[in-house]
Amino acid sequence: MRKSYIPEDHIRAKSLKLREKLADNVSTRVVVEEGLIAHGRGEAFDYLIGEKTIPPAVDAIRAAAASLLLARHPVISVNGNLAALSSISVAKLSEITKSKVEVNLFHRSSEREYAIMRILKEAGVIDVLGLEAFSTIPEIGSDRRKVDSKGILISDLVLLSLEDGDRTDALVNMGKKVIVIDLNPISRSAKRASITIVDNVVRAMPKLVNTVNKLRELDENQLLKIVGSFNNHINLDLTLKYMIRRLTRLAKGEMVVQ
Ligand code: PTJ
Repeated sequence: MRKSYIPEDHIRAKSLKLREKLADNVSTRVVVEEGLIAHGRGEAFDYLIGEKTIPPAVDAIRAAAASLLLARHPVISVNGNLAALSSISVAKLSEITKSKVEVNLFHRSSEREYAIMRILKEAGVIDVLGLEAFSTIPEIGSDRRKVDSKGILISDLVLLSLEDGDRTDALVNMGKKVIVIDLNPISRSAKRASITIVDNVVRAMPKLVNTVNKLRELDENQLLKIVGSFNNHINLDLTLKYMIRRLTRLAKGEMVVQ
């Protein structure tokens, strides 16, 4: 690991440290160079929500937590960026929701699969799926079509983050519930998902863990009520309106950003 150049008192230290973490994980092959660009797009949207978890995301996290607790075969799908940024939360969430953890990559190579498996195991995931033994989802053009026959293929719910809309579309068409964490509320994934959490994975994942822990005591009917009262289109609309209100206030000079 290279030396960090980020002063602790730098006003944007938190954000710079995330960049550093991702950049460090390029040399370990966990993250691809394209993942750094994808993160940059995420940062731009994060700016628009003020780099905090906004109220519509809190509602989406609650619906996602209830759905995870109701699911029979939930799977957390992990790509390079999620592994680098949130492996500890992936391990915790998988443990408390009995979700399987599957590596699913756009830029697939066995070197990367094993690097990601290692980081997940170090974080506490016991069984990592998605390595070598594959089934395929023919509707998906990219390598993301390769799924584990013990994981995503037979799942009823998939939690995923940071990806294009093709797989979300295909998984929803297969009748699966898809929870997406994506800072971009107008992405195809965000629009096509059953539940979209518009938040940074580094904030959303620990909050999802906490919310699952809080909802664990509820019975099935109470969980179904939470899920039934959530509407993804309305939630995305509220998110966009939040961004617009914030931009309007910034334009009027009513607030400043760092
Ligand atoms: O590890 P691989 O091979 O599977 O490749 C992963 C990348 C990220 C390269 C690949 O999935 C990709 O190109 O993703 P996209 O299509 O650029 O989509 C990334 C989406 O995630 C964008 O809508 C970003 O706004 C969003 N995003 C980026 N960083 C974060 C994020 N959302 C939540 N938290 C983030 N930290």
